[in-house]
Amino acid sequence: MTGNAANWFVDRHLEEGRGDKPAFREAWDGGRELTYGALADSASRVAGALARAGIMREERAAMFVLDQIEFPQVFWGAIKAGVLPVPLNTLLATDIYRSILEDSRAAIAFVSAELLDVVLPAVRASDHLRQIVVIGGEAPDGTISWDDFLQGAEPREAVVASADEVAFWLYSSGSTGAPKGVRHVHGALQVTCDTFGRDVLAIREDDVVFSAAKLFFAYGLGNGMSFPMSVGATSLLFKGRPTPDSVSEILATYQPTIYYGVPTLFAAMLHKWEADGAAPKAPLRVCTSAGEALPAEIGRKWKALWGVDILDGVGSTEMLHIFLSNRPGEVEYGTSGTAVPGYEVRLVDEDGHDVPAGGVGELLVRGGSSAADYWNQRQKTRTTFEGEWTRTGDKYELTEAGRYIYCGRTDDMFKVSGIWVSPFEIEQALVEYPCVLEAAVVAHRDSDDLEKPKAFIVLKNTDEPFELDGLKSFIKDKIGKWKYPRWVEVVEDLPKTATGKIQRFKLRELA
Ligand code: 3SK
Repeated sequence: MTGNAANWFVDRHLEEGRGDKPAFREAWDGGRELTYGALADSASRVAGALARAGIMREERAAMFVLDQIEFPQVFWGAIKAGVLPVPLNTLLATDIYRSILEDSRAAIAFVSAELLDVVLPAVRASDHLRQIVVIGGEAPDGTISWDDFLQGAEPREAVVASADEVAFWLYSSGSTGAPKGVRHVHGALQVTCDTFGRDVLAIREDDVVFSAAKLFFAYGLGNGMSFPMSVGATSLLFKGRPTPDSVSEILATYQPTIYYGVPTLFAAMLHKWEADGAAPKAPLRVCTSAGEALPAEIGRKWKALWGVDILDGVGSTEMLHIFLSNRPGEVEYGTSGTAVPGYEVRLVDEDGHDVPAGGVGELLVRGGSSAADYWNQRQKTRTTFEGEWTRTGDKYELTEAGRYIYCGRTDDMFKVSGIWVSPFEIEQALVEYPCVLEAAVVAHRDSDDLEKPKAFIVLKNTDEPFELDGLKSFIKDKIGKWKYPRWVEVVEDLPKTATGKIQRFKLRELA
């Protein structure tokens, strides 16, 4: 076996007798199934079709592909060919796609038909693309359909590759700034499976998993593709929007044993089930949350309802998956737990000195899944990947008991009356107020030009008025008199990145 990730994730299952086992199942009416055997075969044919189209090793294949069975076929076909798949957030706008195509100089694009309206103007404007493959529906002029792309293609074996060679890119949305191409090596996917997948999830061959986070996002890619494929389990794919209704239906109909969510959706699902007076039934044995810190109250309510904890964890596109997490049987809500075995974390102050227990500092992480670099961004690469350590840009507090508590992005913290305030701590307290569904807090200057907390809140029920003074006293009593939001604005929703992180910089502009 060479270091090409496709040998282990895809072809190994044939040798181990899983050819007929469903690897992926589309979770909607009329959805299709893809067995491990069919995936190995179609990935080899995609590799052959790429070669026939003249796409060379190390060229980039932009993927504007929804969560459907063609996603793993394209991803693994490209990896087999040594072509670098670049899964892209399917919710972006034409202009951002244009700049990503220019930045990556992708030579081929795969586009789900549903995305053509937004994607086509961008792909047509690219000087680098030599082929555009449309998945499902009619192929417009200048494009080729998925069936024609594959028609008559000779299957190709996975190219010999080193585990240290770049295998795929992900574009990091970040909470600010333009997306950056994060380059990952073949060996990184297996590292995440041998750490979080094995030692935290304890994923098994008989698991059926569902990730509300999409496959284009590092969290979703591990959840819904590499983790289940590492043990021969089955992954449910859903190309629609994960809402409380759609996810409830998937839980009830397809009976997953592992559900991976994000805090906003966990909160909205609990709210829906409270209002409905009933929740679906599913044989869940593990749930995970990432993207932003999980409010403690949501975790407690979920556990009370399902009898299963939500394992809140922290990962990053740069580290490929979760490196700090709660563990089954050792969950402490309101904390992000401890380092996942195989990773080391530490906190540093502004001068780079280690912060002892009880202090707050920037979180740094070391582990085998870190990215090779940012494509064509030398300075950003040098300041993020410092030797073996990767800077996360997140501020954490280390408790005396050795657990990590999220305090916000390094640039989100601010001082009130000379004392550091974590927007996240105030947000956690706000969502414990009965009528508040979600909250985001930023610094805002008062008439004396001093910074004070300002809150943006989403209400559970917009028809019911809420009492501002009651909310303020609740926060004062809960977390300290100086931390209560001096201003509270009710909004319909909060600006977030594709990975669910609140974009506080956008709120700062509004504040
Ligand atoms: O945001 C996170 O916590 C995360 C988790 C896993 C993989 C990627 C990301 C960004």
